[in-house]
Amino acid sequence: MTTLLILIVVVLLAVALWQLTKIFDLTQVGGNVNDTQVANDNDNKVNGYLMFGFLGFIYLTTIYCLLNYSHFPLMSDSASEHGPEVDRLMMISMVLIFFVQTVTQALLHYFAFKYRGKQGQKALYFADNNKLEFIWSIIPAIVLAGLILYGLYAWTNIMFVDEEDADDAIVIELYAQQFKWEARYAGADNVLGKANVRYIEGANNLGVDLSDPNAQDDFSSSELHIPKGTRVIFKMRSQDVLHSAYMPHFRAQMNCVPGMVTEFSFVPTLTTAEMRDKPAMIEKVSNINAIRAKKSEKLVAEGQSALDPYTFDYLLLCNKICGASHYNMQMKIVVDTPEEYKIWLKENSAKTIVQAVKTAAAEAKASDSPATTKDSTSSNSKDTTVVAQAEMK
Ligand SMILES: [Cu+2]
Repeated sequence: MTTLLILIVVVLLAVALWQLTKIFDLTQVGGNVNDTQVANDNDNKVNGYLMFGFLGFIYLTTIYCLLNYSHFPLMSDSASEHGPEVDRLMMISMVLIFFVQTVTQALLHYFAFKYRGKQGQKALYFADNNKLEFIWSIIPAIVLAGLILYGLYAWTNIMFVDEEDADDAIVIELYAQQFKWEARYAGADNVLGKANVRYIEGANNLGVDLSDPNAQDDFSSSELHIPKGTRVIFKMRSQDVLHSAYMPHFRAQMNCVPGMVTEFSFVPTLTTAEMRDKPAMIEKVSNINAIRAKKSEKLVAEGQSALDPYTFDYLLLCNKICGASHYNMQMKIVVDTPEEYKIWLKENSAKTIVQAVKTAAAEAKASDSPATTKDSTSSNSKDTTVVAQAEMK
């Protein structure tokens, strides 16, 4: 393959050099220029028709691609309340671009043919034409203004949460770091405790301010569970570099910036189980599994173990090239029914971050001096010093 590519490059270079010498010959005034090198009417006609040929080539390619690759059933199967609005905006933009592209390509190639070089023909020159300029300025201006206004309207609709909606919403923090995500739930008070990268120490890997009353019931999870039909407000933080929280099925994306908290909120409308049951999703999964089965046969023949079958899961991905393992920075999202979510909360909310830090501190103390008995007050006091030291820095 490499040899072939090098060969192509060498041939193209040779052609370019050959053409350059021809141009150089033609520019020699008074020299004995070979007349066959100058394009005549027939050459121009051939080139004119070739332009048409190229137009046909683009159109046929477009039609072929539309017929074979334009089937995106999951493009319209968003799993959030605002999803259809994003999809509509996308569709309108694509249709407009497609229409303009089709018309301008036809005009471009037609005029190239119509005004091809002819013996004795002189180009008409005029400095400006106000009417023409007005037309080609005002039409794109109106269309673009319409698109931008519609986009702004959609953006405001999606990004600004009403106060009453915010009161009923669940608050979850998404913490980004090279190269993993962690979710922090606000607990029973639905208020996230303060956090700062300077507080990160030992078991407190999210830098939660352990002395903040709001932080006492906060707990973290490496799997994001959210209930269907309830607004979720995500507060994003980053520990190190720019990351971007991207949840494609919910049509949601927001940058995670070190040193500040960014926000995005949406209402999930389909549970993981419901999404798995969509005909388009069933088809997609079976296609993937057919490919995996084929690959497994090969692997087994080579004496390796077969691939596990794929099942669909929502994902939170990082959409900023943030380092070497960026491609693998993801977290599973599970959309539960409200009942399932309650059960999950019950199972997980007891493992608070404060508790984890206390346990870790107690364990460390026990291993330091096995003779002394450990009690909760001593580990408590240790926690406060951890925070106090962190605040001093
Ligand atoms: Cu990242």
